[in-house]
Amino acid sequence: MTFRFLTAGESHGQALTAIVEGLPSGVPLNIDSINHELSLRQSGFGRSQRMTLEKDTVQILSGIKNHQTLGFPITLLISNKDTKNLDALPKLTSPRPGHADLVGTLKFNHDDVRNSLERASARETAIRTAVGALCQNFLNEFHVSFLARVIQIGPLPATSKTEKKIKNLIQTCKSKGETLGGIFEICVKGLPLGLGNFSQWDLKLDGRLAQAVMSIPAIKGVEFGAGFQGASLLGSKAHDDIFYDKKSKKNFGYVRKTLRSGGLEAGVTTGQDLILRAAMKPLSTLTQKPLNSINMVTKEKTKALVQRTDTCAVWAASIVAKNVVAIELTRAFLEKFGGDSLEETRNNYKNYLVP
Ligand code: EPS
Repeated sequence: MTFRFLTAGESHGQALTAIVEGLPSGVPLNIDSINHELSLRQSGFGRSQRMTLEKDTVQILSGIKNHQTLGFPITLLISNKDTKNLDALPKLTSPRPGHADLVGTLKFNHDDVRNSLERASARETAIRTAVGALCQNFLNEFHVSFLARVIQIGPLPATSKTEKKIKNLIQTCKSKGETLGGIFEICVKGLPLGLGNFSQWDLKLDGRLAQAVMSIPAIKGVEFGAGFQGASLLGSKAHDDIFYDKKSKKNFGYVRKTLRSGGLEAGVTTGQDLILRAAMKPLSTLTQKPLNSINMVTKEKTKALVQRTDTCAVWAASIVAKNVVAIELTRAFLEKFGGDSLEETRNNYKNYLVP
């Protein structure tokens, strides 16, 4: 069965939900680990007040028995505490640049900017994080593990030495109603060689991972391995020479001593660590000096509407990215190994690794 999922829900609606289909039966689920990812997504210095209003926890409404998947569709639900009666709220007419406000209102022929704002809100990433955490439970069975780290906030590299500087910068921006972007990195360890497929363009895993990460609000760039820096290297310094060690059981004995590819060649995993980096733009809701906009009713110049917003959400975005990467890797893993039960998947995996 094809692995797939859909999400539904608005930022201030009753709940966010997802239906996940195609995970094999018998996958042990640790709900605490899903809730842990949800709380990580809500943490980080510079988040909005919404994070203190919500304590996201997931409910699993179907597809699970005795803490194991049944192989049937799994329904996940995260209730919103900060709900609003959207029918009763005054209409919003001054779209914020950089958000879904203008394009969404025109595209769907709405008369209220709030409609698009509600669905396009980064709040949706809570349920995607839950789906990804579920997928991490599956991939952990095959010793695949995930790391996320922030490497830059605004212009400052993120190291233990710059932590205080970064906090001060975020604080200063917050007091001025400004926002900050940054760069984060996802590292995945334990992947087998051969996930993804170059036989068709849309099966290439680098493209699919980039799409998954680009779909997180405010992400403007994704790179693998040497990435953009690789463009300035010579060919002799931009790749990973191939060696062979007959004693090595990993990757059929083929060995690499460098990781410039980021763990993917031709859209297929090499069996090395996967390294993905993404750039996040500063959020465009500026609380004290909103950007220029147009009133969509009168067409007169105005300032963009102001909504509660984060000063800096780069850490949160890195947690979301880690989890959407887990979703896409689960899809690729099941394309390769299949299986209606975890046992069947495991047998296929073992047979492939030990031909
Ligand atoms: C977010 C939820 C949102 C925002 C933020 C992140 O909730 P609310 O709109 O109620 O404040 O705090 O989203 C955005 C700033 C955005 O533009 O999407 C969350 O749960 O991460």
